[in-house]
Amino acid sequence: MSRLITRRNFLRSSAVAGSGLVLAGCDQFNFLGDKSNPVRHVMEQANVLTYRAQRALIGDQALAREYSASEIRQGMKPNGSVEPSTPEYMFLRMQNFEPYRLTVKGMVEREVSFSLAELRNMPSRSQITRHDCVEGWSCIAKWTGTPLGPILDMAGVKPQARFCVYHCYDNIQRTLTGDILYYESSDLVDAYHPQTILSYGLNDAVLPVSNGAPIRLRIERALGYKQPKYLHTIELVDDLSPFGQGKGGYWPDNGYDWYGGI
Ligand SMILES: Nc1nc2c(c(=O)[nH]1)N[C@H]1C(S)=C(S)[C@@H](COP(=O)(O)O)O[C@H]1N2
Ligand SMILES: [Mo]
Repeated sequence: MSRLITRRNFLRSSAVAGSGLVLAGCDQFNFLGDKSNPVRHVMEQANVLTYRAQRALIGDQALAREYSASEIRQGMKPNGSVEPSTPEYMFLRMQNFEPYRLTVKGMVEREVSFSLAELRNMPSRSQITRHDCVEGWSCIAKWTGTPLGPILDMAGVKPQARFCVYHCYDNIQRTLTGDILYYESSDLVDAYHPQTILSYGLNDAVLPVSNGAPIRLRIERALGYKQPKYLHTIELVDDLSPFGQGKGGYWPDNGYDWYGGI
């Protein structure tokens, strides 16, 4: 019980801290006050309703709701890192992301990597979806990109692989012992989900730096923090404990639910 209360207080205080930056368009979906909202419900139940139970309830291939273009009411509100300052990223940005490569490695038959041009030339998918941040705002936006499943198949995922770890360029936190880089992870069901795309386009324009250029992953049935921006490497693993604090992502390491499904 005390853990639930702590989580609720945490949600409330982080919503207050972030509220000064919330744009009117995204604010209209503010759901923290709405007790019946599924996002709030998931956050409150995260300690009770396990990942396995959610999988059983929702099913593996259920699609996130898609919206119509008229429902896009504003630009995508940037959140978290908005301008990475690591030397690797600043170099790429200066070169207009020309030398960028997305690498797939770890428990695969062959390590593969792709340039932006190669990714853009592959079959693409666009989807208009709602992004829900636990800070208490949502945005509807159109995302365009390359489905992740066929990319993983090109690398050949080994049978013992259970998760994808998504490594990002940005130093979300600076500490005395060095930078903490953003990372996330998902199971293979989410990685192969038909709406899971390596996104390079946002609202029919090139994905801006503030929203994760050159590539940011969309996992549409997951909360905002499960949508890694500035993605450079996907690592197939059977164990999440060696990464960060061992909880599978920067925010999970800081107390958020790993699955983060909605
Ligand atoms: N690399 C990276 N990815 C990230 C973050 C971040 O700080 N760094 N923030 C997360 C959070 S909490 C949210 S709500 C979304 C924000 O995405 P946006 O800036 O496109 O709105 O990105 C997620 N992915
Ligand atoms: Mo978020």
